Amino acid sequence: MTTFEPAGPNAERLDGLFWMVFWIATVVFVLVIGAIIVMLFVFRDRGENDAEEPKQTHGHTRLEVAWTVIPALILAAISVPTVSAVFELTGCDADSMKVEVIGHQWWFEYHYPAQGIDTANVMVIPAGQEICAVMTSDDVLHNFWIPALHGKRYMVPGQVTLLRLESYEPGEFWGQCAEFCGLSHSLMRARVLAMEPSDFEAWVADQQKPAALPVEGMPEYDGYQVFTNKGCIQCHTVRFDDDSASNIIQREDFNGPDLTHFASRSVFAGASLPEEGESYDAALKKWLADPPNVKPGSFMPNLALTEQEIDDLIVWLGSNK
Ligand code: HEC
Ligand SMILES: [Cu+2]
Repeated sequence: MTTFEPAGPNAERLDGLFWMVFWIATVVFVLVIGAIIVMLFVFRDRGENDAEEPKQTHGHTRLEVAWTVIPALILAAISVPTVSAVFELTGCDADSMKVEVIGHQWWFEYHYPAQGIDTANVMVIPAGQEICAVMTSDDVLHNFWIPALHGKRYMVPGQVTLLRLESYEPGEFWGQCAEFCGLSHSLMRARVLAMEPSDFEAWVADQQKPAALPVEGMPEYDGYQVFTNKGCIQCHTVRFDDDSASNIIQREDFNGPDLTHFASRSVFAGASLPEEGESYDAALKKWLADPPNVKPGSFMPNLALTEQEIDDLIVWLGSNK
């Protein structure tokens, strides 16, 4: 993750401000340090023979006015593009697409109000279009940060903050919660997937579909049984094509990611898994076996699943594309 590779207009604007200030500061640095070095040399102590004191400039009004006014002018000049960028990058355009982003310890939830989609960890957006992240937090302070797309912004419980995001091109961008929010803060990551608008439409249509309810005899059936019998539905929502089996979680205290399209996401557990070099299934196995061991403090408890139950769950979860 770096702020020096902006992939959209908002991040580019911030990057431009950084370089402007950097070069102005560099010029000031070179002039000031250069002047000090010149003076050290010119006014150095040459020994007793020319011990005459150099001309003193203390109380030189014109000089003092100059070195007060020049920095003030530089700061005033820098403030013009800076303040205007702050105003332009705050808030969203009225016609931008809204995605509600909710911070949880320790994962990000994404809700698309116009499309009726609920997902987690991977925020999918159409490229070349302004997206308005309408953000809040479910528990403590979090901070949503996708360096390639924009700066950081707080997620505050009970308040709404806005962050405009736009990517020029399709691509994948990493993010991170940027406010210390408890034990697994460092594992609270995010990923933004920008797609061609037509691919995005296809993704939306897919996400809107419910999950197939497994029936006896199907390979997913055993895993689905584990899901319903082991208390997973206390915390996880799955929308099935048979409404009577769907569970819509309304609890505020213990909700987990929506699993209806779990397998359509390349990463899970706050985008912290799979780790680099680790296979997806191995990571999922590790996660289901003992979540707090993978993510300290995780609100998904160790449910003491057997090896068989975990394997069955992986088959069922894998069918929720
Ligand atoms: C007490 C609530 C709770 C229960 C019960 C629970 N989970 Fe979770 N689950 C969570 C939370 C919270 C997370 C997110 C944890 C994180 O990323 O820090 C999570 C994450 C997951 C994920 C990763 C999802 C993603 O997209 O990141 C899977 C898969 C999962 N749970 C499956 C299960 C299964 C299967 C069961 C039952 C055997 C279960 N959970 C029981 C709360 C729960
Ligand atoms: Cu956080």
